[in-house]
Amino acid sequence: MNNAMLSVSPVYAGNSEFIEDLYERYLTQPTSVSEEWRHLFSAFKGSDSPSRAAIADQIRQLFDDQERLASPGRHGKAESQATVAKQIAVMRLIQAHRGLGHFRAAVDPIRLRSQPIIPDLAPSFHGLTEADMDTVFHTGNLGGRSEMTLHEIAEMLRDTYTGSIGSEFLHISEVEEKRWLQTRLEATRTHTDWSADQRIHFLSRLIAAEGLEHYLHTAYAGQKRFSLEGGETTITALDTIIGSAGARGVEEMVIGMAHRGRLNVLVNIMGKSPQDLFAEFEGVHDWKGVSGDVKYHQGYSTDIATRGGIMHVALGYNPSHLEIIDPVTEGSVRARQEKRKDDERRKVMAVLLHGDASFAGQGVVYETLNLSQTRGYTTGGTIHIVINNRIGFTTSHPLDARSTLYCTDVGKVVQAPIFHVNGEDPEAVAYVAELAVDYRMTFKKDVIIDLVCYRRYGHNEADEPAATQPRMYKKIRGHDTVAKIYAGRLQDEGVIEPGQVAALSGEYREALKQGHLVAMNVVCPLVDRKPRVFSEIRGNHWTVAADTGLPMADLRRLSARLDSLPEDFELHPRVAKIVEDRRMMGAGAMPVDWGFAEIMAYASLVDQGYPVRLSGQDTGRGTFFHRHAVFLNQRNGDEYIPIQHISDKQARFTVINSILSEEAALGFEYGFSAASPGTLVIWEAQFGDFANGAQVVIDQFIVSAEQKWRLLCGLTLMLPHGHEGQGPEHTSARIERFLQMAAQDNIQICYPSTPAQMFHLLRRQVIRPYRKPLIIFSPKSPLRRKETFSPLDELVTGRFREVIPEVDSTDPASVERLVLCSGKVYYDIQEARRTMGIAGVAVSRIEQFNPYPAEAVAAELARYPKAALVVWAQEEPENQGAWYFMRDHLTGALRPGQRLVYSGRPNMAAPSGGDYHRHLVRHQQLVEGALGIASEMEPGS
Ligand SMILES: Cc1ncc(C[n+]2csc(CCOP(=O)(O)OP(=O)(O)O)c2C)c(N)n1
Repeated sequence: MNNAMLSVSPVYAGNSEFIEDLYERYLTQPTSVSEEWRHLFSAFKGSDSPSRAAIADQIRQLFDDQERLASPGRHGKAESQATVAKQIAVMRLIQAHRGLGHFRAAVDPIRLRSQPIIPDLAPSFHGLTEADMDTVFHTGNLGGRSEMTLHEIAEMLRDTYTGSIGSEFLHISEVEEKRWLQTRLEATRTHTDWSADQRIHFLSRLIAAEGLEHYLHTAYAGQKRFSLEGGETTITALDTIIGSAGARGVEEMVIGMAHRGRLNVLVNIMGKSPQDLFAEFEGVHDWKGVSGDVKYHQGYSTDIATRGGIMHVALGYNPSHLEIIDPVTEGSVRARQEKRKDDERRKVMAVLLHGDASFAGQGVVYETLNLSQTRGYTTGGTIHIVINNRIGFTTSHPLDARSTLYCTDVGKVVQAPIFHVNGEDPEAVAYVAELAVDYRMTFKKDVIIDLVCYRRYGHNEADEPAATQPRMYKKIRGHDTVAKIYAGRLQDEGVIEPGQVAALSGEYREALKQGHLVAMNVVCPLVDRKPRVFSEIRGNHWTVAADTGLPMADLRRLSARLDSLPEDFELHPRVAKIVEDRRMMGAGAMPVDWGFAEIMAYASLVDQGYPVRLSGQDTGRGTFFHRHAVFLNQRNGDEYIPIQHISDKQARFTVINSILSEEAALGFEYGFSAASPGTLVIWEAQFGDFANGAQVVIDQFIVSAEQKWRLLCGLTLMLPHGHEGQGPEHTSARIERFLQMAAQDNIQICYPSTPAQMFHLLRRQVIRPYRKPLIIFSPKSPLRRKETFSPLDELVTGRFREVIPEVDSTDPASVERLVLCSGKVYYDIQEARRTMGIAGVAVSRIEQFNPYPAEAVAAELARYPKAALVVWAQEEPENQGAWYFMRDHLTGALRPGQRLVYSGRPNMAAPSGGDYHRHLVRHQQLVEGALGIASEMEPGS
């Protein structure tokens, strides 16, 4: 078969291999095949199936059927090539609808913009005429039927792809998924025959959604509530998703959502007491000792009865920062899945609600999607609902709002199917909601519902939207509500009686007024639902005791366990040397380094039953080649994680190399940690400098969640920090910022200076009955600096010390100068003092800044009665580091006549300069300045 320029002929077309070969040629060089074949292949290329064999098979089947259709007895004679061309045209028409139908779907309730003309959807575009309408064609299994008249085909395509639902799924490369969706959509024509009861239920939920907003509108006129009106079918979607997921065995759901419609979801879905909501409108709160948050940020948890059993549903507390709740929700779901041992991810599910502007605009959406299929972060698929009111605050013009066609286009990066649905058609909304649940449960992947609707009022209720959107609001003002339109439809179809709507509305309003439960199927309603986790440790003070030492026998046992490798496992020689050193450390033959201390902290915790989850970029090995929590077999690349093989009874140890994200990665760990108080959850920044990419998570959750929402969390951040002449972006984890955010005992901020300190600090974080986020400024160059290493004994007998006094035997009475410092600069100052033989100077380390260890620092000051000078020494510039924080605390603690001075770099805009030589000079100056032997520093550096 050398000549590829063959005509389309049933003789050849019956041969799959031939077609496959031809298709291959067509893909490499389209002109190498005949016009007819090109025409045929172009109907399949890039749209339906990536598999050559599958395409060939489809074409072969098409010809087989064609032959059969054309066989004597059916039409009386074999068909001509023209008939074949018609058949091809029909296939192209079908494909065009699958790929482009969504452009023509009637999804916009207010018909804001005219729909584009898509010529490909017209039979005539493909050369089909009125005369073909009654001809029977092969359909390649359209809606379960392999043959239909063109008339039937056109009708089915119109119903399926251009009705109230516009489906995008041809971007999915997995053939099975695509087929599944196609079959489901076409077999049902995107329509469910809902029962009368079900339809009345839809109506009643719409009346509830509208009723709540109306009630609040009148009772609390002008107060912000971020009304759902225009998008009331959000309630239909959520209600259906909960019911449907419950029926499919989901036992727990976490919902993340922003301001829009949140009060409605709280009351009409979650079963929050209307009385409580009204009290919040009236300014009555039960915040008791915390500063609190506005009503449309409040979370809630509830139990809802479904066909499959009771489902626990949690609505996460969220800040104003749009979309940041996404990764937090995912983390919470993952933690709950692990708690339930739901490794199949069938029992706990995430649902995220978004605004159209924020879904398209916020980068964290992309980052979260990018986490969704990675092994350390997957939650087995999330259902996304975009409440697409086509406006973000005042911005709605497509040329301003985004660069993509749809606000949901970001979903295509994970090949999520996307269903654009008319938000005014509750039955279509419920259809896609059920479909989304089924897709999620079948393929464990994300799916997106684009609920196209409008916003009846301004961004909030005090806002005037017509000032910026005159056209849009003219249409909206004259537009009936969703409930009214649907009620009319049900009345016309005889499903409800005239007057029934008024009765339903009246009942709802009365129930609200009485403060009764208005959500459906809520179990044990109106119970005061305070956060249940942490109840036994809430209120503990940071000084509560914790025994973090590890008996020597356990140390030896664990060390030996971690050293043993599977058979045929060949370590890289450099890693083998580290393992050998660790063996010696475990035997007490070498001082303990940072890598050993950290690994031992994790191993001992999981051995004692505390799960550990450690994540960050390149965290398995460790950015600085010090951790090696994951070993790789040099022979075949297999992974082995020794801490996962300690004993049968051990707790879970997870170590993850994260995607290159800070914001979503940290948000995820926050969510995980908040939902799993018994787990030591650590997020490590590659360098502390990069943590500010996740600043929103730090500001809006880590430091403030307890005060806003009474949520405790024991998340640990490891932020490599230190001035090492590596340039301004590899220097500073911004100690000053964390210290400025420290208040009301919200976070712990520590800067351990030895491996033993790190060991106890990590263990303390989960063993101590106290949960506060922990910020650790972690080492870089000290990882290999021998004088920082600890004796093995310190892991046995010690505990974390907030302040480490002078270690050299200095007579306290001879000390005139007390140097206080933190981190690695301590070793430089100590070394200089020793080398230069400077007397009368003591050097003490502050290892915990916050909560500020006032007593221990006071004891340190009191130890040196003759010290006229107290020096705060730091590597950081004066406007950075801990100086201002320490100055504020130390000033009040000084004795009369005692002076406090500073030795460090002068004020700088960047954390450090870019020149290594200057770095060394500066460093020497500040060390000598601390010891009182330096000349004055020049300003600027
Ligand atoms: C990260 C962030 N940037 C800006 C804002 C201010 N803001 C509040 S709502 C809003 C518009 C949101 O539009 P959209 O996501 O479409 O939701 P809608 O309010 O229309 O439901 C903006 C810009 C914010 N809350 N968060």
